[in-house]
This record gives sequence, structure tokens and C-alpha cells, in this order.
Amino acid sequence: MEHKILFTGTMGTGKTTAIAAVSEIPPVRTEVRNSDTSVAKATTTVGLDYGELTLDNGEKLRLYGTPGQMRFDFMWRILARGALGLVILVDNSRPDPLADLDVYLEGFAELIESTACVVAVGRMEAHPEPGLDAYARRMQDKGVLCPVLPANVTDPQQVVQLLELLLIQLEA
Ligand SMILES: Nc1nc2c(ncn2[C@@H]2O[C@H](COP(=O)(O)OP(=O)(O)O)[C@@H](O)[C@H]2O)c(=O)[nH]1
Ligand SMILES: [Mg+2]
Repeated sequence: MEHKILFTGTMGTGKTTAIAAVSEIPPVRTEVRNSDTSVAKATTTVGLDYGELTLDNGEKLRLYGTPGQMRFDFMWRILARGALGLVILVDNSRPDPLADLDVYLEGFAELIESTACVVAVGRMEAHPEPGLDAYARRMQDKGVLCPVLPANVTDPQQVVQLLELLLIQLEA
């Protein structure tokens, strides 16, 4: 079995780090020229990441990191096709991480509704607020059911845990 899993989140939340932490192949990082003509800078690049991980049970995960910025949401839709789950990375040191979460809950609403999602909050040790209960409430208000947990994606074991939490939901 193969599963396509997406990692998303604002720039600097650790999409590249998370995929590199667990990939068994050298992670692929592609820079795609900006095709958004509403943005003046033609040289702006989009970061896309790819890695692979085979789990103990033989399941192969294809891991994709999406571009973070909302103006690349056309690519989110392309990447979401056929995906079996979404990991949303949130950086709790940012000014309004709950608003960051909203962007991805809305941008990937269809995928979340039809598959599974996990919200991983980073840098909570230094930035404990908002707490996990605030995230849970935010999602409840939107009728979204995703587990939310603190995670440091520089630790490969924690990234594997996020992936396992996704797959458990798919089996349920
Ligand atoms: N201390 C700490 N650093 C983190 C955490 N999550 C990510 N980072 C760091 O934040 C940076 C994220 O960069 P990158 O992976 O390029 O983010 P991307 O833009 O989402 O691909 C890396 O330097 C990580 O080591 C966390 O929970 N705690
Ligand atoms: Mg990146």
C-alpha cells in the first residue's frame, strides 16, 4: 500500500525539516518559478518538498511539503488530489498562530473532510500560548475534528508519531 501525505503550514513551521527528518531517500526540494502574475516578482520561488518513508508494516508513505503562502493555493489543490491525509504544522511563536491554522483549515477543507488531519504545534516550550485547548476550541467552532498535539519536527520520532496518528484515523 502507498499513501500520499501532505505537510502544510506557514513558512518556517518545519515542513522541509519534518520530511528530511524521516525520509529514507535524499529529500527532494524543488523550486518552482512563480506563475502568479498578480505578484510583481517573477523570481519568487515556491518551495516543494518530497520524501519517502516505509513503515514497519510495509506501507510506503510519499511525503509532500506544500508551499506555505496562501497565494499558492492553486498548488494546494493540485497536491491534495489523491492525498490520504494532511499534517498542519503551526508555529506558536508567530503573532497569531490560530489565524494561521484557519488559513490551512480553509485551504484544505475538502481534503480534511474526506480524509484525515493532524495539527502539530511547534515551539510550545518557549511559547505556551495559545494552549492546545484554544486550538481544539477553534476547530470545534469550525466543525473540524483533528487531533492537535505539541510536536518538535526536528525529532524524527515525533514526525513518525504524527504520521501514525494520521494513519490510525484512516483505519478507523
Ligand atoms: N526549537 C524548535 N525549532 C523548530 C521547531 N519546529 C521547527 N523548528 C525549526 O524551524 C525551522 C523550520 O524551517 P523549515 O523546515 O525550512 O520550514 P518550512 O518553511 O516549513 O519548510 C528549522 O530550522 C527547524 O529546526 C520546534 O518545534 N522547535
Ligand atoms: Mg520548506
